[in-house]
Amino acid sequence: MARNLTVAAAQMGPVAKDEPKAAVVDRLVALLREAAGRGSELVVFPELALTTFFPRWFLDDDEMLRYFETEMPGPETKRLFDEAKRLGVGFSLGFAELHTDDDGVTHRYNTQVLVERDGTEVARFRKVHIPGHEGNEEWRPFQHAERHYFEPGPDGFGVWWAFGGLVGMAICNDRRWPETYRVMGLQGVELILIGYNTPLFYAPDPQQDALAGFHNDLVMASGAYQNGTFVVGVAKGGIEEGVESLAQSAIYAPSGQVVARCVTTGDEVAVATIDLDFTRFYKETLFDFDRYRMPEHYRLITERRGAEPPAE
Ligand code: CDT
Repeated sequence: MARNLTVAAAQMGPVAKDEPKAAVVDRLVALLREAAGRGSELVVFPELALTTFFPRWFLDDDEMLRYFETEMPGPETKRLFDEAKRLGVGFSLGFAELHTDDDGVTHRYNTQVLVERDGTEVARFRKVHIPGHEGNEEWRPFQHAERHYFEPGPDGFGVWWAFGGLVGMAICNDRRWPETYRVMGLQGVELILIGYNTPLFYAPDPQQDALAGFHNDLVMASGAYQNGTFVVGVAKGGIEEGVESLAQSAIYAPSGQVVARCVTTGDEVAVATIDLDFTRFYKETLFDFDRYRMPEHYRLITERRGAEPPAE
């Protein structure tokens, strides 16, 4: 029996520093409508989709706060939520989140929200691997000061029942780390949604620049294959405030093959109908974790080695 789901990678071109949030939401709504018109039930937007990629500057607390959302949906983003519900389309959206916890402590996270077709929030994922640097490194032509702005998400990688399958999320640099996929893989993930902003110039080692597209495909295709899951990777690409970023948004099958891909560096929708049951060809054969990884067996070995920290 097939569990078909039509998904869209809603790639964005640059967002200018002074572009009003309302104009960005107009673009998101246009992408959402186009994806819905092409039969999409789930639309995936990029990391930090509502603003320019502000970590390229080193800003003080007052300047940075305008890039953060204190509520989601908020006054400007409610229009996107309303339109998605009206169209019966779910979506995933990356944004900078200012979160006040139950103890009144404020946290800054790089966050992606997942919203079902009826408008209910399924989950929030907060980026785990925060790349770049903490201080202002003036030798760089532009900053990548994510570590100045965001603390790592405390909840790790989860999966949620939504859209007829088990769905997980990751954000940009998370996609380069094998455990991102494996932690979700061991929870049975069938569809991983990933937004990214990847500058084509990497100051610490520019010889990697020419390989940006190759590495992007390498990690998402192998993450999909080695865990028997679909992966949707969605860029904010093009030249934004003088910095060129990778586009090449794509949808990967559990075979590691690309089933749909954006061809421009601007606002563009790539759509694919995927069968979530196709994951079973991999999860129940080569990558049958229960059979071949034997989680219980490994737990017993670990305990026998005394690898657990001794009780106080
Ligand atoms: N946004 C993000 O995580 N970008 C990083 C850039 C490289 S680290 C400076 C990435 O892994 O694509």
